[in-house]
Amino acid sequence: MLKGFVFDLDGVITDTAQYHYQAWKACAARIGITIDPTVNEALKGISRMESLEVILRHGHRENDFTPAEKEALATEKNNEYVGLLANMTPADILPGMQAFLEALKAADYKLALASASKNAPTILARLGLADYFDAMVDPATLTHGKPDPEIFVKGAELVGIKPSEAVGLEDAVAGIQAINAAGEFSVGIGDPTILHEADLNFAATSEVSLAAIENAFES
Ligand code: B16
Ligand code: MG
Repeated sequence: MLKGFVFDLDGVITDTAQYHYQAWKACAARIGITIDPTVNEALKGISRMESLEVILRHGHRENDFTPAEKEALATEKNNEYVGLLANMTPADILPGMQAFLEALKAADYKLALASASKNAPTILARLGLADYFDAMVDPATLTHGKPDPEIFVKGAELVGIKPSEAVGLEDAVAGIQAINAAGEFSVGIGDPTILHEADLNFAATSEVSLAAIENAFES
């Protein structure tokens, strides 16, 4: 029986990828690395330090910095990113998602957030959505990133439901793989040829339908 939903944040509820990109681009430029939208794609859903490693490898500078210098670079990027988040408002909720969250609450489903972002509580507050969620996984408590199932298993656990009673929503391939490995029903949002491992797919957030998810989950 379907009892709850475990949500990714970036790309599902709002588009923070543009701000991550802007902040990483400035940070990379300071160390002589140019990043383009293809590199940015590879940063979606992975942690801050993993993102930095991807950028350093892209610039062939993976051996040029000490752990302390890498921490400093990541902190600089995050300060810039947090500054950009200050401009976010409820207008930045992706199309259809507020109505979808309303429908879930009206039907009494449990809602958990499974975002890799340490800034997720700030973002939900800026969007005015914090009250919709019964629990948020703290990414600082995780041992493995997506595609490891840990974050989605924890999300279900925090709201007291079994993975088999949960739907996970994701826009990234690694996220869909994490949901599947957790034993939850996976809903992909985005290009179905890219997210072909999802149990059910919607091309965009505006297409997401609770009735369609309930039907597919039960069948
Ligand atoms: P932070 P999600 C992820 O969010 C982003 O997609 C990814 O680009 C970012 O590096 C990661 O959060 C960590 O974010 O630096 O704010 O801790 O898709 O898991 O909601
Ligand atoms: Mg995402």
